[in-house]
Amino acid sequence: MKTPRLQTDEIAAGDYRSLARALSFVENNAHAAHLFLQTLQPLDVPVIGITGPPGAGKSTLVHALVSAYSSQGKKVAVLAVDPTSPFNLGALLGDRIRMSSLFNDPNVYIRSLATRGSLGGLSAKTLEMTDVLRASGFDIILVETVGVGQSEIEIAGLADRTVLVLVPESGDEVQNIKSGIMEIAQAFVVNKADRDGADLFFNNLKKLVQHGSTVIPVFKTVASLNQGIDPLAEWLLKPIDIKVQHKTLLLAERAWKMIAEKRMHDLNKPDLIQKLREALATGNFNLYRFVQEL
Ligand SMILES: Nc1nc2c(ncn2[C@@H]2O[C@H](COP(=O)(O)OP(=O)(O)O)[C@@H](O)[C@H]2O)c(=O)[nH]1
Ligand SMILES: [Mg+2]
Repeated sequence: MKTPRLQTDEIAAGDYRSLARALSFVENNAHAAHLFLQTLQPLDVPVIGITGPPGAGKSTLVHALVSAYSSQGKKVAVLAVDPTSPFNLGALLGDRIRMSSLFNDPNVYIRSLATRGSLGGLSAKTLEMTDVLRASGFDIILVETVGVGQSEIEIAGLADRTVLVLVPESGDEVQNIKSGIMEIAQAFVVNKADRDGADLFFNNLKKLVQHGSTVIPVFKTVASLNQGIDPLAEWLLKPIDIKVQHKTLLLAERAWKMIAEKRMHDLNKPDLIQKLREALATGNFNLYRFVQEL
């Protein structure tokens, strides 16, 4: 497959073909993709993780946010990592029809990844694909993932800001909030605020997340009716004050994984076992020497 080139002027004009090719290339070509990724000039664009339990309304919220941004003339990219996303063909017809207007909007680029990686919620190539989007001239990038434990931590490593979407019935999730998720999410959304118990939950959540001087914003939305969207949309675009220390640690984590992959790439277990067999057959086996010679 030929190494793609991002045609940024075409992307700016709403022609996403070169972008789609680049994303597919990165998704499918583990090895050559690295050379391509090295050519990218990442721009300073906010990447927002939208996570939360299945059915909380993440896709609906993304749809509402994207519509809001587009109507302000902003360019938005969406990466939906969710097999049940209405951005995917497998989704409920009604939801899919509601989403379909976005597919013809030149301000909007939507890419869905139906597959999940070994890491849990995130597809293996989500990070790299986000980096391609970062270099493509969008004003904001939204990444939707199903929040199932590990993926919330992964999305926090990928996004500049992570928003946890909950619903008035999210009692159990609130237990998780107490035990660590607060460090991952920079904002909470109580969606489906048209339901019973929404105000009570909203107020409890607000109390819960206000610890000393750190105040984590809590938003209340009815995504399906486009209610409460503007304050959230505005907040997401506010300049991000990420601690340099934190950013460095996240990048170090990524660099570490990439270096480990690179160094290990010509090693595989079956080969190793075969070599071990041969070494053992010589009768003079020493594990330390074996590893050293490898
Ligand atoms: N009542 C109500 N339903 C909503 C709201 N937001 C989304 N929904 C519905 O909840 C269902 C799940 O929404 P979806 O966006 O697919 O959830 P996701 O799995 O978190 O992405 C859909 O049928 C939506 O129409 C809301 O604010 N109020
Ligand atoms: Mg969804």
